Amino acid sequence: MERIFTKIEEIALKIDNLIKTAEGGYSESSNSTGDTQLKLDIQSDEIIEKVLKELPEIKAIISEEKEDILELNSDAQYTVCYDPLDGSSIVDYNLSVGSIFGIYENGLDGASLKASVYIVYGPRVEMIKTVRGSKPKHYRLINNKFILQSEIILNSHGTLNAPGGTQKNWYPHHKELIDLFFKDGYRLRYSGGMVPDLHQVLLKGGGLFSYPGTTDKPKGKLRALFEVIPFALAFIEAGGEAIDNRGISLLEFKPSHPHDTTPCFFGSKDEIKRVKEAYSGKE
Ligand code: AFP
Repeated sequence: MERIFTKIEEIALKIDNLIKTAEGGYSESSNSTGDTQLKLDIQSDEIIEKVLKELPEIKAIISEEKEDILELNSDAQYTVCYDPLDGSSIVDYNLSVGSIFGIYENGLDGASLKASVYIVYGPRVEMIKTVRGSKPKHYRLINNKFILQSEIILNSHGTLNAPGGTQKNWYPHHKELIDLFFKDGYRLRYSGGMVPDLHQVLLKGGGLFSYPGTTDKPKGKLRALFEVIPFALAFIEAGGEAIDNRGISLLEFKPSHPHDTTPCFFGSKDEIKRVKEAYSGKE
């Protein structure tokens, strides 16, 4: 897996440069979830495909920006699922965005995830690498090299609340839960980019990031294989939890389709306990 990590670092440098130099705006095409693709979405996806194709240990790659699985080496062991540029709709307003990678072995579900990597393209370029069974490792890009900063450990109780989704479409029990967190003094931290929003909760010691099922999107918006399950590994290995609306760990989630979405809650243990209580009997 080490060579995959090294290639992801190479990809991060290329996409960081692309973001800073390419023009913005929308392309003529849309992705499998019907989102109109930004030129940066397509260019980032092309960079990743070109680089990962070089690795014989990759069986297949699945991109959020493409409908189909790209088979590469039938006898290889890893399938890499990725969101090339998450938050691309906000990059034209100079907000932080990210790339997310899930490295799966012998299956495409939570239990098969062996490692995850995400990159945040912000005032600094940072990378969080999580191998199942180990604490997440936090790297910072300094002079074109990713330098290890720390291992990440979540507190059992946090201070941040990152509530996703259109509020008018929240179910009543979800609205009551979120309102109670604010009543208890949690601070609102939500940019509309899941990578920096989750990164902040993870690095600032904890709290809650939620993207629930809503009346307009009962299965939520965030994609299981490319976005949710990779972040679930980071939060769980940091000592937190990551669950769906049934209170089940997202590392047990089994998508029925590569582009499936799921309601998701990531956070410290105390906050997730409150989510489970609020959602009990509401699945
Ligand atoms: P884009 O990749 O289309 O910008 O969407 C970003 C995202 O999937 C995720 O990064 C955010 O957490 C989520 O959308 C924000 O969605 P809402 O605007 O509905 O809260």
